[in-house]
Formats: sequence, C-alpha cells, structure tokens
Amino acid sequence: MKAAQMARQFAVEGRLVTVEAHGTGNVNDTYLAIFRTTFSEQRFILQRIKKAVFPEPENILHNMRLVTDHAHQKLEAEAEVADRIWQLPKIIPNKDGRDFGIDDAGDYWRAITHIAGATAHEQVQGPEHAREAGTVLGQFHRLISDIPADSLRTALAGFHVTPGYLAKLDNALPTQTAKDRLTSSNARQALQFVEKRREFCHVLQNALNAGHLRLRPTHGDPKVGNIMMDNASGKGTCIVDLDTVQAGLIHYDIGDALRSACNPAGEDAKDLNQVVFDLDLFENLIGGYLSQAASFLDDHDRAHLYDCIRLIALELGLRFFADYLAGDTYFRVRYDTHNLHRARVQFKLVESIEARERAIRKVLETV
Ligand code: GN1
Ligand code: MG
Repeated sequence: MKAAQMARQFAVEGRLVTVEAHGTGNVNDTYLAIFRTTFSEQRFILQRIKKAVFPEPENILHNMRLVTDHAHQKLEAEAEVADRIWQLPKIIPNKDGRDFGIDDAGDYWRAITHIAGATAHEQVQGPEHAREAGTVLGQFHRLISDIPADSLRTALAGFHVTPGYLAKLDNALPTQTAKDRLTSSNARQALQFVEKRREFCHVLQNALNAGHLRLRPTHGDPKVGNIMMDNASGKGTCIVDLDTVQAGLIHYDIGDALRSACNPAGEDAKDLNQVVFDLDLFENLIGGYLSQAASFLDDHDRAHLYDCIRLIALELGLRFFADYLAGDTYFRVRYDTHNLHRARVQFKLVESIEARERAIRKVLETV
C-alpha cells in the first residue's frame, strides 16, 4: 500500500504498525500512521496532497513551516501565563530532511504530529463549543498576525476570491455535463439563487480593491471540524489542517468559522428545513473570537463582518454547485448529487443569514 510505503519515509522511530484512512477531508487523502518501538508508540497524520487542487505543494509546506515555527515559538514564550495548554501540529520531516516526500506517481506527501487527547467535531456541540471555536481562531490569528503577509507563498491561487468561483460556474454552464445536470429542478433553482446574488459576490474584493480591507496571514479553512477540543478540559486547544494558510482576508476565516459552527445541522444536513443560522451560537463564537482578536480589527474590518458571514456561506454553496456542474472534479463526493445537496444546504443557510440580518448586525454592535 502506497500510504504505508510513504509513512516509512518520515523521520519517526520504530516500525509501522498500521496506517488507516482518517478524518473527513473533502480534498486531500488523510491517514493516521502508528509506529512502535520496543518501548514506545508514535502516531502521526500522513497526507497525500491532491495535485489537481494544489499544483504547487511545496508552497503549502513553505507556509506551514513558517507559520508553525513562528506560532510554536510564541506559544512556548507565553506558556507560563496562558490559561490552557495551546497546541498546534508540527511538521515531521522526511528522512532526507525535506518537509515532504514524493511518491512514484509524483504526488507529494507530508507528515505532521497527531494532537492526542483532543477531538474535532464536524458539527457544533452547543454554545460553549462555539465560543471555544471562536477563541481558538482568534488566538491563531493573533499568533500569526505579525508574520508579513508577503512572506507567505500562494498555496491555492484564487482561493476564497468569490468572483473566481462565479467564473468557474459560468465556464461550466455551456458543457454537456452541466446541461444534463441542469435538467433537475433543484439544480435550476440553485442557479437562480446564485444569479440573484451575483453582484454581492464582489463585496469583499471591492473592499480590498478600495483599500478598506488588507491582506493578512489567514488559515483558509477554519471550519468547526478543523478546531480541536481538549478531551480533558473541554477547552479549545488547537486548529488543524494548515494546507490553505496563505495571505488573504481574515474575513474569509471569520465567515468560514461562523458558517460552519452556527449551522447545527451541519454541511451534510439531510433535512434542509433543519438548516438555520443560530444566533446564540453566533454570539458565542464571535464573542470568543473577539476575546482574542479584538485589538487588530479596525472600523472597516468590523463594518464588513455581516457581509463576510453571508458571503462565505454563499461562496461555499457556489463552489459546491459549480463543481457539481463541472462534473465533481474538486470535492470528493459520496453519491451523484452530493455536491448539489451540499450547495442547497449552504444556500438555505444564506437565506437564514439574510432573514436574520438585523439581529446579526445588532450582535455585532454589542460584542
Ligand atoms: C474543503 O478538504 P477539507 O474538508 O479540509 C475545502 C474548504 C471547504 C471545505 C468544506 C482546499 O476542506 O475550503 O470549506 O471542504 N478545502 C479546499 O467542507 O478547497
Ligand atoms: Mg482543508
């Protein structure tokens, strides 16, 4: 098995016991590898980076190395006064000293430490969990905020640039796959849903172009399922999945954490009627976030918070929908209409956010 062969290339003591599929990622292949010596055991996370999505995997490793070294140093320096033990995975180098291994098909693999005794929940467990998720994201932003944005490389070009996903949709429309898939009324309704919000898709890019928002180091994928809770204390302990760390708008991150954590029915909700943007969860998450990060949000940043919540849910729906019409080449799917269903969940969430605009803005004024 390729994963076993690759696992042995990394600088870990002992012999490989097992390497098994791990987690629920939609893009890369993730495994948990277990090595043992006669007196110890080491578990680590092994990942194959999907070439079709990340054309320059070395950029991912460059950013990951920069950000984790920087954050680990700061965490160590602050450890004595911290209210908990904060963690962040560390890169395990290949035996040849590089931060990755390349297999015979040219695919890049990397290994990072496994955060033990902590759990990442795909769906929010309640208000306290939402607050902790916000706290972890705020802490991560604070830790990396002094890394110059231009020292980070492009891990994924066009990531979270919403108008680019509109272009992907538009390019797919004339294809036969899209025409076939648009024969269903659910797909046609989804298309109409996007059409009505086309202008809005530019809101954050316009603010960036106008100089109101600026590029900073971002995580890129801080959904609630990428935030780990310490099993012993119940507190947030770290954020994982650092593939998409690059310069971007922190609004992408804030919107992503909120769209994932404030929809208790989750991204794969079976019943669309269960999909809502929960205001109590929202207030807790944004409160947790600001407890760490309030000092680096200026008035423009704050003024765009409502838009980012609405936009990132819309954007993810658009990404799923465009991929559905393009023949499911980006996100891994478990059944034929999976991406369409995922898109409909996000669009339902957008409707719920829009219906609660006034209440959301009110919370934002008071937190
Ligand atoms: C993808 O593969 P995973 O689950 O870490 C996607 C995110 C989406 C997420 C939705 C590189 O993340 O942007 O928000 O699915 N990652 C990439 O679950 O596109
Ligand atoms: Mg990810």
